[in-house]
Amino acid sequence: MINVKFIMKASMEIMISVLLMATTGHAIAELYIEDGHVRELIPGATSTAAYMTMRNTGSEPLLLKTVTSPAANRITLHNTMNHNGILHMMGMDTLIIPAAGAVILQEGAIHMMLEAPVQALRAGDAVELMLHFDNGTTQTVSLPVRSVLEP
Ligand SMILES: [Cu+2]
Repeated sequence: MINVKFIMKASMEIMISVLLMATTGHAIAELYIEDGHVRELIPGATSTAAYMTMRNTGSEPLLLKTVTSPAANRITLHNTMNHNGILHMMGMDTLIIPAAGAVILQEGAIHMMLEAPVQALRAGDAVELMLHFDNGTTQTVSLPVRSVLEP
């Protein structure tokens, strides 16, 4: 398992609150992405998915609101539902990563859908995802594209 610590970018408003938090001694919630990867785009397909374990080592839940990327025109948070044996993907408004907890994004469950990719997304490529949280912070993560043949 790979633990990668990501740089936190903050808006001016959040920068101020972070500074206030720092002066009052509160820890900033931390996000670790484990085993993150993007599934290779199958030729002819118009979308693919990103999978990862999102671990929150902070003391506050993290609410992921939107995901953007230079590699795809639209990224949606999806959950997979089973209705009478038929799998449906449903959009999610928010993904909550609980304090001192983790959410696993995997095939057949919660995942990020990369729609209308602007590049081929071949195995070995890297895809940058900007994770926008409702507290105003954005964390950028670079995920490798993995072949569909890999487990
Ligand atoms: Cu989906």
